Amino acid sequence: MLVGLIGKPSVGKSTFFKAATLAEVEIASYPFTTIKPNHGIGYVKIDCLDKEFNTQCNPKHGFCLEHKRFVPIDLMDVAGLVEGASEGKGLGNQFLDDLRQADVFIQIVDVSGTTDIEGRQTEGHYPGKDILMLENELDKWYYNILMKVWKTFARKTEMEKLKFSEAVAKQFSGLKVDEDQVKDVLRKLILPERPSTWKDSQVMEFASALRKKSKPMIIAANKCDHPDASENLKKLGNEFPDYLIYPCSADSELALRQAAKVGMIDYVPGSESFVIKSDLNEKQKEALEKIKSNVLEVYKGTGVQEILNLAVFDLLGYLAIFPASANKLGDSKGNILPDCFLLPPGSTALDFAYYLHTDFGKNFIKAIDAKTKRIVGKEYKLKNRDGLEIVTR
Ligand SMILES: Nc1nc2c(ncn2[C@@H]2O[C@H](COP(=O)(O)OP(=O)(O)OP(=O)(O)O)[C@@H](O)[C@H]2O)c(=O)[nH]1
Ligand SMILES: [Mg+2]
Repeated sequence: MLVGLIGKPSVGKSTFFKAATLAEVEIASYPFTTIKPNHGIGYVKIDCLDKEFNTQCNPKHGFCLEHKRFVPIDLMDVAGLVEGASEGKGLGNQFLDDLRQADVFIQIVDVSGTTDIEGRQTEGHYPGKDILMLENELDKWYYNILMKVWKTFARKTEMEKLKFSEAVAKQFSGLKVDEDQVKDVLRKLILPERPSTWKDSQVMEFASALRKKSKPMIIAANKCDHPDASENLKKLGNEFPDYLIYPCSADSELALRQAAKVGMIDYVPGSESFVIKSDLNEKQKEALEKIKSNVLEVYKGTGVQEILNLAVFDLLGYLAIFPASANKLGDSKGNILPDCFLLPPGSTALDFAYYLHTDFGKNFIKAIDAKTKRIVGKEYKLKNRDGLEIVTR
């Protein structure tokens, strides 16, 4: 599963990426600082299962702080997108290509209004315009992919709807669009039976709906530490009532994570507070104080962790599952709850067995819920934070 960070230039995509991954990437106040995509490991945060069992886990991947388990996810930060990108403007097509493999988008917007539509420094810019611009470019990207083959397959698929969905899914297979998603979109839109008779605007409507379905999006209203942020946030809420918009300050999260890394403070990413551990100079104290009063106390956190969680668990519906049994939480080396895996929504106990190992799937007899000690069968639908033991032949 891959989470893509997108947005116009200079909104703080790389800052968000760095705060989430602590990878060394370039950050600067001029547009197109990032050219090649950055890939890194970020984390979603869940209540660890170790608390229920009164123990402390030793994760093989990720980490656990105060019984909050941080489970790795793939993150990608790309170049800024400007109007005309779908026709190759700015870093255009190459950049869109980088986004194909993403399962979900976090659109970073600059809610301070201090960057114009192309990412240059300004004042009083309304970020709602950026959202519309970006969505329009993404829709055109999908539309262009569709138009490449439209004539042939609208004719060929004069076509029962079924064949049409298959053909569309095939054309978009590089963008992780599947046939069920196409069918779902067709069911919800009121479009003429025969695609060959669709007007241009109807093809666009279809492309846009397919884009929204296959790349769901959360809006990270970044730079919320700025004094103009709250006014813009209010406006965005009114103009985009159906959108998932969450305030954040990537810059503050980055400062806190870096301070924690060098031992200055104790800070569990995503929490509302931190504890100062070492002697700080006046400047450091002041910077931390500002983060506390302008961000943490106002927004109940920096928002970065919350946004990653919303993308993975709320938008994508993924489930965090621990391999575990009630009497034995450890592996052969004595590590407690070493693994936690993220599985797609709707996964069953059998899917989990196959995920662990093909042999576990093939020889599946039953699974045991580590929390309740109840036996569950193949068809059992996994719940978030389940601990499950797979019993095989
Ligand atoms: N006040 C404030 N400034 C921020 C925040 N996040 C990022 N910035 C600043 O915004 C500017 C742009 O940050 P980047 O992370 O380089 O932005 P980007 O979106 O990756 O830019 P491109 O790679 O050029 O598209 C830098 O000067 C950052 O320090 C924030 O939360 N608050
Ligand atoms: Mg960047």
